[in-house]
This record gives sequence, C-alpha cells and structure tokens, in this order.
Amino acid sequence: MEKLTNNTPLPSGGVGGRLPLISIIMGSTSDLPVMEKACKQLDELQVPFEVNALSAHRTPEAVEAFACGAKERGIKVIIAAAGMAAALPGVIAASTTLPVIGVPIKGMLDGLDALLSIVQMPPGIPVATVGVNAAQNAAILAVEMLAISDEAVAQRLADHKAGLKQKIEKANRELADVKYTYKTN
Ligand code: RP5
Repeated sequence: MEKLTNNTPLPSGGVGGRLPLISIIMGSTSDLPVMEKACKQLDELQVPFEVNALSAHRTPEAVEAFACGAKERGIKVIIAAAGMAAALPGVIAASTTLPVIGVPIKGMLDGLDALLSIVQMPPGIPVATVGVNAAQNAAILAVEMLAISDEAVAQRLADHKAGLKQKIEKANRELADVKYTYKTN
C-alpha cells in the first residue's frame, strides 16, 4: 500500500475508473495497522473505497474541507478512526449529512479514552461507533448501509454471512472430536 501522510491529497478517481463509495479516514498513519482490516474487508466485498490520513487537531482545515465535500464527490459512508482524544469522527460528522462510523483506536487506557471521545456525541450529531480497533466491523456496517439500495452488494454481504455460519459449523464439528473424560458430546 502507498505510504500515507497527513498531506496525502484526496483522490479524484477510483480503481478501474470507479469512484470510491466509502471513505476511510484515520487520524494518523500509526492507525493504519488497525485500519488495514477495514481495507481488506472492503476489498473482499468488492466495494470501491479511498483511504487517507487527516487529523482533527493537526490538519483541522483539511478535515473540514473533506467533510464538506465528501457527499458531492459521491461518497456514501465515512469510516473515521482515531485514538486518544479522538475528535476526528465527531468533527467530520459535524460538517456532513453522510453517516459516519467511528473506530476507536487502542492506545492509552485500552482505547477507552478514544471510545468515549467518539461515542459520547452531543444530541443531533451522531457517530455510529464500533468497538475498540473494530475496523472490520466498521467496514461491514458501512457496506450494510450501501446494501440498502444496492442488490448486488446485499448479495455479497449475504454470501459473507453464510461463510461465517459455515465457519462456526465447521468449528463445532471439530469440537465434537475433542475428547475429555467428562465431556458428553
Ligand atoms: C490520534 O492520535 C491518532 O488517530 C492516533 O491514534 C494517535 C497518535 O497519533 P501519532 O502520534 O501516532 O501520529 O490523533
């Protein structure tokens, strides 16, 4: 993946001529190891996305410009990740009517600082907050939002969920082979 910086320009086009539908923003490139799980999940579900680093505290003007322009560029959902005093998702939500999904990044206090910073929004400015470091869930939630109006995406999500079911069924078959003296199944 191309190395991102807080000065990385926002892309105007997408892979294969497709424009991004989901925008992933993170407060720092130090968040990338977590957010790569969201990128991987969007790749698997074949949803075009963009990924950039912007900081509510270090590049506030760029954050506002991004949030104000995202809808016009065709973005449907924003995933915003940040750690510590994690203002980024809320600041973005303040300047757009697009749904914003917040990902608290684990740093200090096991990520509780970021979780509370992101989830405790004032009335009127919601951020749909997933668990600490739960980047994959953020991607799935974003795709579920797209799936409301896109049957092909909805089918890929359904296939993904069927795969999860099969994984648990396989795990149960394997558990059946685990032997203990007092295990009865
Ligand atoms: C937050 O501060 C970022 O989202 C990151 O989680 C944390 C630390 O940033 P760096 O000092 O690693 O750039 O704004």
